[in-house]
Amino acid sequence: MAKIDSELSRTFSEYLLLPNLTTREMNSENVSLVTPLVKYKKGREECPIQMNIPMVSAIMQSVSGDRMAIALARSGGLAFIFSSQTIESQCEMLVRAKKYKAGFVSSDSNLKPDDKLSDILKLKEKTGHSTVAITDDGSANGKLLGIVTSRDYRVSRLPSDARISEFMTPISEVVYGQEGITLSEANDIIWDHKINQLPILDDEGRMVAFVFRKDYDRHKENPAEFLDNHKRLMVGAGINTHDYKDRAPALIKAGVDVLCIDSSDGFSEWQKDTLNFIRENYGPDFPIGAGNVVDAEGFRYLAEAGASFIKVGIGGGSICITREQKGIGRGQASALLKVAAERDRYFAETGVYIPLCSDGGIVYDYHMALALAMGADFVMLGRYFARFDESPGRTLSVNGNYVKEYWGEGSERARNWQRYENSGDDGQMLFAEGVDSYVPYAGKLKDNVDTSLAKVSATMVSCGSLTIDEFQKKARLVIVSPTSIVEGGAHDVIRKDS
Ligand code: MZP
Repeated sequence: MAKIDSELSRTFSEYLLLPNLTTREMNSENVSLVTPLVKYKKGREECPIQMNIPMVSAIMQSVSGDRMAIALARSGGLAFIFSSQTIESQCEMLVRAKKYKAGFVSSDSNLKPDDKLSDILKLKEKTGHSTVAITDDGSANGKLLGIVTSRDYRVSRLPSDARISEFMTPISEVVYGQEGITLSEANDIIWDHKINQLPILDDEGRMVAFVFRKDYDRHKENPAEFLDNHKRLMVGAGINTHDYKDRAPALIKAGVDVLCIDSSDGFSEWQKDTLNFIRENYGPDFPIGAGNVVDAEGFRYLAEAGASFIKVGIGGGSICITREQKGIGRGQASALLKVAAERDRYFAETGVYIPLCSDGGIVYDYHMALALAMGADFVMLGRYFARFDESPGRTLSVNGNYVKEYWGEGSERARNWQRYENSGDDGQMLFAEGVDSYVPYAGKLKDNVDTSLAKVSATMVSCGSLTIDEFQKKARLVIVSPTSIVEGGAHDVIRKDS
């Protein structure tokens, strides 16, 4: 007969946090949301990769493309570019995000010294830009020989077939910056030399980018940015347990910082095979997450197989119908509490701390705080990020409301059969485990993330904590009754805004 676990399967909304003493030095500005991303010997060494905020974006077509990767890393978190696309297009997205440097733009107007004034005028009409890089091969990464701006020629005085080499500002007179300088260093040079644009060159004098004076304010460096050792944004990518032998090496070659195996149910030998492949070929420390699991057994299995972090949650995603279709899963809060208890036991036994990612089911901002209190080191969000400008879905007007499209990886639309075990011999999904939906449009990622994290910090302060680690240790939770949930919202008043 089947074993029955008599503990109820509970969701975040069934819990509340109790306040602890808030001391005078505690205010939201002193809260640190820095959090470990990969396993480490806690107490004996620093975690080698720490995020500045505890948020990652879901490995989904409707959530994590290159724009999401850039916006989220700029805010301090990490996006995992979706894997339900060809290896080539996933690598292209990754490269686009890795190349991004705030305020450093690849030159879109480039010509050769032998080209004519008429070519400059045509290009200006096409791009709307008046600064042209003159390179040996006319490309955006050629050796820079000079630049042309509208100050270098007067159309009424020069014949249209005048060669660019005759009127460009030659490289000997061009002020430029060396690759590797920061945006504020570039800005200082711009101001010191009273120029409007600064070409950035590599050691061989090849064009890398332009920094424009007018862009500086828009792109001021963001202290929370999650950066690699070369000051590039950190970018993650999903892989699956089918084509990982091709996909993972291609992504690693293209510069991925962190991989994550994307499966609905991660307690499987396929996950172990995938982790083995990475460990054998890329060593014990290459950052790779695995999951998803909902209990101690699943956690142990992936921990022993070498996962760098472990994702928790099955069937709690807002677009997910796995529980309805297969009867598999566990309430997100219960899953997290079970797995976190096992993670702590594993740490006590081995000295190795494996960060947990709570994946799916975050509806309100306070759910993020609950997830952290329950032992998650960071949360993965799909619906939340799908609402923003930077997600790949279209923005539409439906019944007078702006919405964005949000579809599950197991929906008929994404048909990500590599994520599920319900595929037939031809690699096709036999039934859907997700739906296609709309979510309310919510504007820019940064504005929303800032507000959500202000709430998380305020919750931590109420619970007498300035770090996530302290919060996990001190948090006290209670289970709420259905009537006390009603009491928690505005009640027994006529709201003016309804
Ligand atoms: P949410 O933030 O929208 O609640 O949940 C996002 C999570 O749902 C993803 O990170 C992933 O684990 C899961 N997901 C993605 N697609 C499906 C599906 O089609 C799904 N069933 O469950």
